[in-house]
Amino acid sequence: MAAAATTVPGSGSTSGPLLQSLEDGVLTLTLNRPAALNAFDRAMKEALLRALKAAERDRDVRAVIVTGAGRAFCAGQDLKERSGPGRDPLSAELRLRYNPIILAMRRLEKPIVAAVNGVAAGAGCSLALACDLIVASESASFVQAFGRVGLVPDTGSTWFLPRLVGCARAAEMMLLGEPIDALTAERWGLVNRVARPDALLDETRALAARLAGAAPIAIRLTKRAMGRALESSLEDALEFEAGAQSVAGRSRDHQEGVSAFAEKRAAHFTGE
Ligand code: T3D
Repeated sequence: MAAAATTVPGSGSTSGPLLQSLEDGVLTLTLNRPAALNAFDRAMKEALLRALKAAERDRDVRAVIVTGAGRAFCAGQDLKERSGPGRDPLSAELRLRYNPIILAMRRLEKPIVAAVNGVAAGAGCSLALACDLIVASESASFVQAFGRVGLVPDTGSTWFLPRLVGCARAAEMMLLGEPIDALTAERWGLVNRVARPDALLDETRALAARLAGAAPIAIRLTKRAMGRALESSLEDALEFEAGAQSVAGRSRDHQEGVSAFAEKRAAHFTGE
């Protein structure tokens, strides 16, 4: 793919609460409220949801990175905005704004990699957990901060955490609210890789570039199959795999992969 740095239409791309850049099939979304540790205000939530929907439609986007500007990944809900006038009740805020983001991420048929550059707290921790892969800076930490402000874990944390780290560790994180450092997170299987702070973005981009170069139909069906398998019987999972394989097996990309193997060259996948 030719190198191309472009901005994605539909939202403030080079300024505002969410920065966007598209390069070599990798869309980087940067939460951009560093003075508030990238806490979610309404504008940032809306911009993120719009960007995810646009990424789904845009064939040039083959993988997505989510990261934060400054020293934090995301400190969860902006608690100062929450105490302001005219806010929706908490349940409405979740149903109208947070939950659609998490569902859009899980339903996105392209891989999403979190580059967790610092603290990921509350809904910011949930946001990282909703990504397909997580690369954490050595300076990152994961905090289920909800209980500290008298709230219940939300934005998917109760679903993701026990699946990722098991019930005992999930309970510890959610009930005690202590920060988990990057190396512990790696040991627990919460993150895929840990990188030096100055290498985080390069390592994440390299990983995302590999995903962007993979066969899009296979990636899409793999994401779907994994999502379903978490909630289905073995019989159902086997059946879904068989159906998905039938679709992938008819793709040009499958032919290309087999030809590339035989010809001892790199495959060039187009998503057909
Ligand atoms: O709508 C709903 O409410 C429902 C959804 C809820 C989901 C949630 O996410 S609830 C949980 C909300 N998040 C938190 O409770 C985390 C609050 N923040 C912290 O505990 C700490 O800031 C951190 C552990 C994340 C980092 O600590 P530290 O010492 O590195 O930084 P700091 O000094 O506390 O914060 C730096 C600045 O960021 C500071 O601003 P200032 O004083 O310099 O002007 C601080 O107020 C601001 N900040 C940090 N987190 C938030 C925030 N501002 C608004 N909202 C925040 N969540």
